[in-house]
Amino acid sequence: MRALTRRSMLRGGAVALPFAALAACSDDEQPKPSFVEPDSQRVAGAEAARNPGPAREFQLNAIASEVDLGGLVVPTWSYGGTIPGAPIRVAKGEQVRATLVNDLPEATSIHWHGVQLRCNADGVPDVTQAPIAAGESFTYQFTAPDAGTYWFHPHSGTQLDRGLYAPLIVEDPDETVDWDLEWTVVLDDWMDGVTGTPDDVLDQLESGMGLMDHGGMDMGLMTDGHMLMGASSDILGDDAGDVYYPHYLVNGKLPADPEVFEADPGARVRLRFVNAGGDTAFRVALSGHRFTVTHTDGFPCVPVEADAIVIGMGERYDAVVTLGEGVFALVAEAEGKQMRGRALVRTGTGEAPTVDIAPAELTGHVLAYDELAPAEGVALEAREPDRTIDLELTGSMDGYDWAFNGKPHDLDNPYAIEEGERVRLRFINDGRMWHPMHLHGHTFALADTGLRKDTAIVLPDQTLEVDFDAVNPGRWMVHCHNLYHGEAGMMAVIGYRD
Ligand SMILES: [Cu+2]
Repeated sequence: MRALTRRSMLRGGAVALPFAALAACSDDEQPKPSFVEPDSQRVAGAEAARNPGPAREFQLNAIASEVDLGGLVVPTWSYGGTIPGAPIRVAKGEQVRATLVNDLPEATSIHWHGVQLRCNADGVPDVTQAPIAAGESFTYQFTAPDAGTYWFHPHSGTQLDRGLYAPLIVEDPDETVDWDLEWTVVLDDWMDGVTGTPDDVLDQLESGMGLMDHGGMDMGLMTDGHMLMGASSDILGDDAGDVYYPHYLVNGKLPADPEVFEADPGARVRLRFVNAGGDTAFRVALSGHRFTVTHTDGFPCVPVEADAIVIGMGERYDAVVTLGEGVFALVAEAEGKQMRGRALVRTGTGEAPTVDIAPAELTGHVLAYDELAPAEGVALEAREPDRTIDLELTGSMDGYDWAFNGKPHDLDNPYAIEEGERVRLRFINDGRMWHPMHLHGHTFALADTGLRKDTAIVLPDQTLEVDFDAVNPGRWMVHCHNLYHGEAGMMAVIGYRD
């Protein structure tokens, strides 16, 4: 008699456990590990351990409307018709209870970028929740355990590259930084309703239409439809961005009709920078001033002085300045793209700097990661990693096939970790393009310096190692915060084993 193979046993149907678990697998495959579910008791337990404080109520209406960018009225999508949306402010330890009413023509979601929150409030459709259909509402409720500068945006298709973004500020009553006034500065690259929609851009990028062969020659900056070629940066490399944007905004305003921040000379101002762009790193500077950088992605660092800061998509920096007297330009240069956004600071009389001003600070001392160290009290304790996950940043402009380890959109096969582990992620970039890598639900530490971040630039030909403690059970996205790279497939899930 022929020996029973596992396969024939499965076919036979008379299968006892544990083989039943294999029934869904193909030949020789191990059963898939099971992972903590976002709505599980494990997630609820982690949230309870945060000792949730009082719940603060907010309502967010995602709408399609016309918005005035400062002399240019565009049709777009936003929270409540303003760009950025109204900021949400809570104190550390309080709960955000925000009801999103979706009046958009398609499904949406909200991701609370950088917050170590309960997994089922993380806002990733089909990973942590069902998509919020057009016409539906959904209430997010979560504790904000760490003070700092955060923001929120959809995690649905290309919606982030419309006007759907706003700051989330978590205040700390025991903050050690000393300032008189606060100014949140949100940076964005803008095409929606002007040259097309973000979906049009993604279509062109994925079709490969417009890609010209430079033959290795430096032809300078060129555009073709929505595509940009030749955007080179001494910081980010010779491919600083792929998308042509006709405008760059600071707090939703064009350079010709900028926001004006008014204060008294001598005021100490805490700037909270957020890069809400889709495909643009911004180099920010304030004419006539130096920044004292105090926070990276919400977490305090040892203060460092700099003339300019390059901010990747999704990153945040806080910096303090003591204002001089006069009128000054806060300039956000689109790195490598030869265009700028701006706002103004007015503390006295005088002419506003011209629209095209390029302050000397832009080419002064530009902050680098290796100058920064975590503040005392927020450094991870020294510990060898229990597990290392290699994420090779694969793909190229030719196929627009961005992925991790050659596997695009591999959301059904999480990289498995165990609660309590120290996990190291190795972002391996052998390509020509830089990528801002973002991990949900955790604030990692750069392995070299310990600097705390949740979004970190990985340069061409660089391997960046980051460590985090697996203390927040659930399923968490790791992805490129270049919106178009993420949508093309550079996203994956890290799952806590059940
Ligand atoms: Cu990328």
